[in-house]
Amino acid sequence: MSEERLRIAIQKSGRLSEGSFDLLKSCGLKVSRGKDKLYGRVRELPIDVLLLRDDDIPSFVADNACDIGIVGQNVFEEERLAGEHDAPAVEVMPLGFARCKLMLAAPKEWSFDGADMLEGRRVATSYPELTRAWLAREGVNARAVMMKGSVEVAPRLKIADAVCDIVSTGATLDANGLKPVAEVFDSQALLIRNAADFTPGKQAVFDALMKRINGVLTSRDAKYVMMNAPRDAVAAITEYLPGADAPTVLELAGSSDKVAIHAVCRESVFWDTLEDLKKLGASAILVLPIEKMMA
Ligand code: PRT
Ligand code: ZN
Repeated sequence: MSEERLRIAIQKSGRLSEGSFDLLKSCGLKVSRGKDKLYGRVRELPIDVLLLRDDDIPSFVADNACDIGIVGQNVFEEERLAGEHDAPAVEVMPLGFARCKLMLAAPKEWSFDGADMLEGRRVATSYPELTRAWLAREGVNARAVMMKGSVEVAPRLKIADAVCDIVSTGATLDANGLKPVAEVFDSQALLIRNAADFTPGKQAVFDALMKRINGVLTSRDAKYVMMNAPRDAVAAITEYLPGADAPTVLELAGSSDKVAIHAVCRESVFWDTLEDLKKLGASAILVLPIEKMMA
């Protein structure tokens, strides 16, 4: 039945799009869509994809035009604080991409020594609710001036004294003579859903998708690590393996004092980790990617 297809809203084009499509692809789902189409279809599971502007996604999900969606936590939280929906969309889980921070930024020449400096001033932002909430938490009386875009030029145009804007590398602030001075909100892509119960058919599709997404997220940074090591260094090495459960220890043919250690590391394995392992006596260290994982 067509109404049993799960509808997911993702950003049509922008900083969330690539990560959202990649996630679906990693889940084994191919979205077929024509150029510029607002609608895509998945064949592997009964899922339809709506391609929207990111700002519209929380409302579409709240209004049940879509069942689930992927949006920045910054946009989701701003909408939630604005409180325009009786039954707003609800959070399912963070997805680990499109990471950025909403930062308060001030002209470089300010010697900023705390939020008090903003007393009575104007802060330009596209996120007035998040900004006001932060100002209130800091006990500062300042005005949040709404700007839809080009927030970073506001101080130069004397529209505002400071800005509260999304920062990822900081290059935009820097190019506009601004410096980040306080973190207002930490954000990443978020999976959201309609607050009401799904029909049993939709729930089954949702559960299948969740299982795949969880599998992708847990294996994303995970690596299979193998090495040879002195038998008496196994305990010390185990402590150095990031996010590893009990490793497998195997006999090495023709060697009584050395063993092979195999482990699944659930956190990133950096070069520094390998150096540490070598110092503990490990040799022939191999780090292999893990494609899929299911508990
Ligand atoms: O057209 P549509 O409305 O769908 O897209 P949009 O232009 O409103 O949003 P888009 O695609 O720019 O961002 C979508 C989401 O990506 C945001 O809501 C954030 O959750 C997340 N994200 C991650 C970012 C950034 N990184 C980011 N760097 N959103 C915006 N920026 C902008 C920021 O506003 C500033 O202008 O990039 C500039 C700063 O970047 P740096 O690297 O110079 O610091
Ligand atoms: Zn937008």
